[in-house]
Amino acid sequence: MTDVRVVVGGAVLDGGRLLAARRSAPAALAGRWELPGGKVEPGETPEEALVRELREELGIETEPLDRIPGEWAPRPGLVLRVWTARLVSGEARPLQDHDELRWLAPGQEDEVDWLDQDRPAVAEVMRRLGAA
Ligand code: 9L3
Ligand code: MG
Repeated sequence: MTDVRVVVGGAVLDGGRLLAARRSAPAALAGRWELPGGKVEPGETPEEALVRELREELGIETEPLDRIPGEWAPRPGLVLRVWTARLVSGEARPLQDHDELRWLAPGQEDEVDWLDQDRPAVAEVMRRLGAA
């Protein structure tokens, strides 16, 4: 299938913790937690899309680091790919599509109800943080 849309998710890291964001929209996803991000627009690289989405959604400046291997389908026609990203500046606040944020240390990842498709990447990021 050639018309799959890529969604980028950001595992934003600061001080050994991972940023989790609770969705407020759409209704079907409200209350579930995710790695913030969104759809790559035509002409953008995934990294450019990630920086843009994190700026729009959270008001922060970030630097993409590594891609977490794997991809996961939120729904047919969409594929989620995840990058770690370093918080460069700003203080994350929910500006769009989220109503709560949490910075989670390794071991705290099960305290929030992640979207199913985000769980493998969250587990890998926490494994890396815990081993660091
Ligand atoms: N999605 C899942 N996990 C994520 C992100 C950023 C997005 N970490 C899913 C939710 C929506 C779709 O991808 O079904 C598009 O995301 P958005 O553009 O509404 O953020
Ligand atoms: Mg989004």
